[in-house]
Amino acid sequence: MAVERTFAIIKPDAVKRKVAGQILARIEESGLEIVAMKKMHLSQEGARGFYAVHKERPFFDDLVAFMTSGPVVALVLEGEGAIKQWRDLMGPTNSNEAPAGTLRGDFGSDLEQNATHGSDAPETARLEVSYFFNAGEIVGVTEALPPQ
Ligand code: 3AN
Repeated sequence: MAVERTFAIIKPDAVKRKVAGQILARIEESGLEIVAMKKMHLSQEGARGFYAVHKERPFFDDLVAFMTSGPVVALVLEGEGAIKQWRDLMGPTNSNEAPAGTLRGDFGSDLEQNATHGSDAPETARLEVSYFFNAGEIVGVTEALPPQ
């Protein structure tokens, strides 16, 4: 399996509940490498741009309000099959349906406040990484992957 990078967010609900450290520990235990990380407060414009694909959906305004309600931790993760590995670690979107042992099952509350985000495909991973990070902010561990 190829080495990939993916983009992840520890969402405002998890940061507020002070479980960001536990989530970071789970990432490190999984073997995924954290190659970039920053704590930040998303602006309205930043959140609307990031979730632009959902802008026609009825939950869009609520999602933007939630994502701007407090600080988040933005991450780039690297590893073999990182995109799927991170999504498996998160579990299904709805925390009410996510099994124990997954991040959304253990740390999220519902469909909106689900603790974490992860890119769903290589193209979205590239877009999302570059939306949040400059090439110089990524400390890649795999020579095969040049800075974004
Ligand atoms: P995922 O983050 O698992 O890829 P998406 O891309 O379908 O899920 O949705 C993006 C985010 O929008 C989700 N993480 C969730 O917080 C929110 N969301 C998705 N569907 C709904 C919904 N029906 N009601 C409220 N929020 C939703």
